Amino acid sequence: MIRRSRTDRTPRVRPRTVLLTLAAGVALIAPTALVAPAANAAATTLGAAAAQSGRYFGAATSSFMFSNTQHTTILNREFNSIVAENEMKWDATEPQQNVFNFTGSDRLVAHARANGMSVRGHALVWHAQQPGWAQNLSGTALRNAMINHINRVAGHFRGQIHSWDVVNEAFADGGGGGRRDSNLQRTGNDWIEVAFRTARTADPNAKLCYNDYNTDGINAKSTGIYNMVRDFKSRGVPIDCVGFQSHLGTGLASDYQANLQRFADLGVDVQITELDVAQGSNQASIYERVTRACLAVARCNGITVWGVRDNDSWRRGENPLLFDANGNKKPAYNSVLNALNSVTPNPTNPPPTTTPPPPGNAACTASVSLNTWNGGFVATIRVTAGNAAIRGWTVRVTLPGGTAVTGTWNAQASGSTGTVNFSNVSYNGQLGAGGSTEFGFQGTGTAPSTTPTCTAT
Ligand code: G2I
Repeated sequence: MIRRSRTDRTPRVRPRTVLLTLAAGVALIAPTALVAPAANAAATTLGAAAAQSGRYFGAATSSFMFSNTQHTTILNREFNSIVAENEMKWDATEPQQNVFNFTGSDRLVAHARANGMSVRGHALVWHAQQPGWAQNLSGTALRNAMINHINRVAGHFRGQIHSWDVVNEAFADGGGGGRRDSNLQRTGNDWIEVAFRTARTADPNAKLCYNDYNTDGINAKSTGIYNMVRDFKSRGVPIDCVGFQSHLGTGLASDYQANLQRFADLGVDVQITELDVAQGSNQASIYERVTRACLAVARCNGITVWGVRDNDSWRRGENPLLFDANGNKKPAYNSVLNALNSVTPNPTNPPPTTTPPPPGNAACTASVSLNTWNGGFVATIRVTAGNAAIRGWTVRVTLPGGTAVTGTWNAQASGSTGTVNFSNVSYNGQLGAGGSTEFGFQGTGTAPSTTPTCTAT
């Protein structure tokens, strides 16, 4: 990242007095808000403040929270990145082997796109939150299931994920610095690199991260991971970033920043991926130190907090987030915002604030074969992808007056009369270039005579 020196920065639009007025206007003021005002214009939201240095500021959320107005108002106002707290995990996306469910995760990605946010993907493979069927697998069967899972999930979201947590929490706690025992680890020590190579092919544009906790300083566990990343870089295993979850208590290791930097020096980006800090007298200052550490490491892309309001948190009793249960900004919020505002804006390096639409050359065609009888018919429709892979499809069929759909298989119908859109279901939306699939519907009345149109998604 190119940083301009303090002497050549653009004059700021808002003078410091305005910043102080703004800071005083919020209910709770961190001491740091007054003693260390931003040197530059005050951006008024976390996302905008982080964007000044080309970084994102994100939050974990869930699609079922979008109906909670307070949660979603804060989410949309403050954050320019989101991550699924649970909905992209293996148990959520592949509840039965080779049967995929993207209901919640698709809603999350659509929300990001509609609101100009980027998306972190969490997590392709992890020893925890595996569906029961995967927990019961081992050896080659599990290895193949893992590869299929990565291909299908990363493939489904191809082009729409800023960074994927490809492998989560594979290292053991304690002093050894080695791998954690798990069914995945027992398939062979190379499972992590196989996961990364598979993810690179499935989504060549996503940054591929290794993500873990208790790595908040230079310790045996973080050094074990450091050695793996160094090995991967030396052998060309595709790894782009390391996520530091940063579930923190009431203290912060003095070498937190130095640890980020040593990873960055290996040639990977670093990201703070699940930040939350136990509430205590120093919550605001720990949040501030973590933020400043990221800002001080050029390859630190951004920060994600693990929830929006204290009552959204998995650590609810510890009130570890930036907004209280009433949606009010806490002192920690102000300390983070002011830290973000203290950097020199770099407008030449904007953050990845949008989730791109699906790949542009996606296209499909549909052809119909009919079996008709007096008063009814069965239509079988073949959907064929064009010369690029597609992630999903919708076939639009115009029915004659008086005709009604009475049953549909292998597709979801938008209605039963007039113009009906048939969309793929979870298992048949993805087609390789030139690939095809069939769905069908039964109707009463006269069979359709016009050619259906197919739109790839
Ligand atoms: O444990 C904290 C985080 C550590 N790093 C990886 C993260 O993925 C993890 O997040 C937590 C979520 O915050 C929890 O919400 O991961 C837990 C386990 O996946 C999540 O808890 C689970 C509950 O254990 C399940 O009983 C529940 O069905 O959330 C699920 C969905 O609400």
